Amino acid sequence: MTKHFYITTPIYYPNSVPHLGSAYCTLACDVLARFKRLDGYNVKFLTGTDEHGQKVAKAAEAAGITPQKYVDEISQAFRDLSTLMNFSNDDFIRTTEPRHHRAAQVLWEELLRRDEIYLDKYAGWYAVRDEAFYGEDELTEKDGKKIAPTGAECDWVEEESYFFRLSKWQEPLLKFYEDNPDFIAPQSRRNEVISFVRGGLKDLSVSRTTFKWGVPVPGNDKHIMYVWLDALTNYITALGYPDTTPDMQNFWPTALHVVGKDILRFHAVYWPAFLMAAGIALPHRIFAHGWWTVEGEKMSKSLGNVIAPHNLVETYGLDQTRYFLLRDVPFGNDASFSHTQMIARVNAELANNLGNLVQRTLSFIQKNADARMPQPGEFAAADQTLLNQIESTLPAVRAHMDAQEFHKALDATIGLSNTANIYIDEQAPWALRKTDPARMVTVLYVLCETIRNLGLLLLPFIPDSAAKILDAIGVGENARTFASYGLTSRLSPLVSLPAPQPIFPRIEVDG
Ligand code: ME8
Repeated sequence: MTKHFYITTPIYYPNSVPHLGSAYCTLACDVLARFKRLDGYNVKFLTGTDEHGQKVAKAAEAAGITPQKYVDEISQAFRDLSTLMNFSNDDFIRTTEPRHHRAAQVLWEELLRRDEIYLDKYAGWYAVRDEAFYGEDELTEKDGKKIAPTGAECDWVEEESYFFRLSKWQEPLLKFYEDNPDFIAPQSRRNEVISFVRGGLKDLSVSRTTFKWGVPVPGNDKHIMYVWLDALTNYITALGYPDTTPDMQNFWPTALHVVGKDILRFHAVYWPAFLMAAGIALPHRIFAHGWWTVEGEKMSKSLGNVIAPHNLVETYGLDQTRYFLLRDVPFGNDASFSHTQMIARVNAELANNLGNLVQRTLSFIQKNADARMPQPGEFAAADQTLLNQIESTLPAVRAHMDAQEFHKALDATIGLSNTANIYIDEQAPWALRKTDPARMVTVLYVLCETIRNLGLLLLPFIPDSAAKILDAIGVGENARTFASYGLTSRLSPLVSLPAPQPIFPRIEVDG
């Protein structure tokens, strides 16, 4: 039976061009999507842009163009990011598309039909930057202004509004968290969500009347939908909701929503409540990742320290960037971007550890073993130890990937490369060349097998470089999935090997 896997990024506000933070979340999803495809799953990987709301409308106004023209331009920058970063998303959703308007309006009608939405009046605080309502007790005051816990400035809003009966869902949500301990990750974030919900939920204002840039409320177009209700629906729009499609049946129960910690509440509280209220099943899991700062400072336009993904790619290389962002810091933790750390990590692990292993093995074969894949003899105990480590690495990596622990998956992978480097030093094929050429050939074969399996493990993280590694040892296209991982499918001896090209140049620092 086909296994399915649905993975989503948040849909990004196109109020400014993509930066390190937006690239980070989509990268993590890309790596998971690629991993699952290699592991035999039918995968759907979704990203996109969240184009309605007051924040985007204001940005368009400031730019002196219509919201539609504004979002058309910036949304394109997010699609270009997929090309730049080699993201393999299967779909890109824009909330201004007709398919999405239809889905959001049908969901609304369903909530109304079930008496989950009622008309009243909202009087309270609203932060445009967060597109969020705040209670008086959550705010502080600065220079006469009300400030949300996120640092966003709040405005007083008084308008007719539809409300969603969120309060009614407090107990069912708590029960759901209890019954599904892996629904929210990491654990510390789960605890925060639970204590927030225990603290009491108030009904949520879900429509606005003071501006027009949004999905019209069906039957009352004085109102547009609250941008979060509209935006969250994107995850089912892309599967064909409201139609009962095969995608909805196959993918929806497997959904993993990866989000920044800043928007966990919307995903782990409001979204499940909307779904329960509409009689739709809940996603499988929500993972909240940490926040990037730059050399310890918040990234901001005014500080001029915003890191653009294309600058990283131009300076360090695409795969070096992809590798570093997921390697250095556990995915749920906050991280401070440091150029020094990036250079150190890439040089130590890609250039020295992995690059050297590949380069010295393959150049040695070129010069001393006929430029062909060696034909091994019987394996010695040292060979078997390394081969056993190959066997145990994929299951370990798989478990780390299922827990979204990318740094541990890479640690296990680089650990295998490290063992192979120790093995080559201990076995010293350069000495065996004179004393025991048959043994030398077996050692070289074991090294090539290790390199092949490292290439497979690295395909999700650094797809281009891993493909170069597999090219260099003559692995065919149809042997590049995890079905070919391990010792049951071996390299064919005696195949000619191309002259090796360096794959990971060392990053040299000026001065
Ligand atoms: O919140 N470090 O969109 P958004 C790490 N449209 N990740 C960061 C980051 C940083 N400094 N800055 C942004 C929205 N991100 C809504 C989502 S979903 C139905 C609607 C990442 O453009 C992080 O994943 O403000 C964050 O959650 C995401 O960008 C979206 O940011």
